Amino acid sequence: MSTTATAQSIDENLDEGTESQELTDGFHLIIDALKLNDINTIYNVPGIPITDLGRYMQAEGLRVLSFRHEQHAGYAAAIAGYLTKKPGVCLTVSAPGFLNGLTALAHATTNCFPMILISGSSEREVVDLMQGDYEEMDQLAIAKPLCKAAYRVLHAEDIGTGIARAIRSAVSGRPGGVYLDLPAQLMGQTMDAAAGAKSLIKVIDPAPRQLPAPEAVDRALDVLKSAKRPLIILGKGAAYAQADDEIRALVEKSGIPYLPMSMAKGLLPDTHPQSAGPARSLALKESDAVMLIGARLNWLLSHGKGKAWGTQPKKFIQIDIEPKEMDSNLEIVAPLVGDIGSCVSALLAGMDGDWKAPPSEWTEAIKAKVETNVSRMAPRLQNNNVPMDFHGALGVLRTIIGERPDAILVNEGANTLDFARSIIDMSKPRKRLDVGTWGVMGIGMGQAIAAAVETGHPVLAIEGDSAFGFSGMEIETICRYKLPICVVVFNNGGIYRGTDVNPTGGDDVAPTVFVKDARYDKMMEAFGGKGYYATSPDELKQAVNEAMDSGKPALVNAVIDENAGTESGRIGNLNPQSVVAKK
Ligand code: ADP
Ligand code: TPW
Ligand code: MG
Repeated sequence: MSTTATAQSIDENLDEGTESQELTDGFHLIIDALKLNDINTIYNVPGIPITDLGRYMQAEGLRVLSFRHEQHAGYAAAIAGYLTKKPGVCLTVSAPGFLNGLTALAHATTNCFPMILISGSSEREVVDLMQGDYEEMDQLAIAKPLCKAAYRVLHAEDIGTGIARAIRSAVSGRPGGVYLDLPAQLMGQTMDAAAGAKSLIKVIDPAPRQLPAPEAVDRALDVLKSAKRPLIILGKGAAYAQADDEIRALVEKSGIPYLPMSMAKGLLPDTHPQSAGPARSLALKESDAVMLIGARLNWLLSHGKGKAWGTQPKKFIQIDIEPKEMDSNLEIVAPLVGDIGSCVSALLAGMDGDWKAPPSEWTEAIKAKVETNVSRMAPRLQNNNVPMDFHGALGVLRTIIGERPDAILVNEGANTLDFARSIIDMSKPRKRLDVGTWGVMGIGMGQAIAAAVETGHPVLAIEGDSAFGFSGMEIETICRYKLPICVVVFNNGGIYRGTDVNPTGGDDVAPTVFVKDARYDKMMEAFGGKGYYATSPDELKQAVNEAMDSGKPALVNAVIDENAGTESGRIGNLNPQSVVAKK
């Protein structure tokens, strides 16, 4: 059915034989503009003033997925953007719904994921005079500092422009979050259907290639050539860029060891002979030239300084689409500004002829360290202890992911995240999704849902029990849409551990402790999914394999030793210390 046919149509003086004027309206112009730009999935929570917009979207063939909380619809949209290179769209009601979605919008911007938050809003006249409308809020002003761009559309004839600007802003240059404010009144505005159709814009080449300057390429190659111990660091920008073949070719042709950041794991298989993953500290400390590809020198890389990087002086090369990223933490001697596909191709082209692999003392030292660390870890992963520790449980899940290379792994928690990141090998690009740049808890179910929806592949979500709690209600969403998602809750009874005590001896448990023996599996059963209870690695293996084979919603409550975790996982050093309390 064409949109204009569903829109209001007025027949003027048909008796007199004059022509009928077909009308369209704001609702349908929004839908047509999105469809024109191949945006076909909407992550939303309905309510005034966007309920009908969601209904009309579904009627017009968009996939409209309703969540139980906007934050999770937002995290879904953000990761959909990462996976597809098209902006993921989250649709919310005004003020509180908008604010619930805003965390995800800020998260998208921080992680360089393209996303558009579309929120309904109250009329300008009432908001600007602060007259107290239903869910009144000056949303545009609030969104602005938290996203890449923010726009409001007041007239139906500007909808095409508004949506085109939102799309281009989200995906061009460094991707990020965009806010689009759509006042209630706009949706009901009518205009001539033909003029409406003409007002829409199909965004041509929304993320244009950005070629690096030839002299910048030469500079980078010179640094690499003169290095004795070069290292490549791949970040999630490299995974986002979908230049998988070029990146693999560059790594292999150069012979340089590489270190993948968490979400770049699998860009090359973690078992690749050049992977320095298990020799991370050696690689960071001893390298003399480091080429960052789509990775920022932020806290996740200790800002490029300090103990983690050792005393060996280093030269940094950085490939990034955002020129302002250069020198953010220290001097970049060879900045390579451009899109990763183009930059990597240019480097590859420049390596022809006299390219020499790095000295074998360096590559062999890394390989030896990788082998030692891998074989040291192996027996720990095979333990069948009850209660389970992180290694026993993750040893099993590592095998399961190894056997199912197309499955997408979602991962959050503290110990649950840190151990899983280092233990579970990934073999394909963009298969590992996690807490990203902020280390935010709550991305779990939103990411799992979007991963299943956008890719059609099965999802395994490995969740700390605290982490799971942030988005746990979305398992109803998973059941409603019958998604192939298996959630494993690492139930150690709390945040980091389940063993803290209240020092006053009072009735309240310690702030990090949850209800003992919580049965998260029964939550899944409440919505018609399958719940499993696993107390040993063997039980865990059986449950997860059965769940993944079924392709149906499942939750495995994996009982983990409540003593097994450490404070803040691997980043306990970031906690401030009290000199008074901790004598
Ligand atoms: P990680 O957390 O994995 O280290 P970051 O999020 O810190 O990765 O860094 C990603 C970087 O990738 C950002 O600086 C971003 O500007 C950059 N980036 C994203 N997409 C592209 C692209 N297509 N080409 C070049 N750089 C990109
Ligand atoms: C939005 C702080 C970091 S990790 C974590 C919290 C609350 C939970 C750790 O417990 P979990 O994992 O998931 O049970 P485990 O295996 O160690 O027991 N609020 C937000 N984000 C963050 N990062 C926090 C709080 C935090
Ligand atoms: Mg826990």
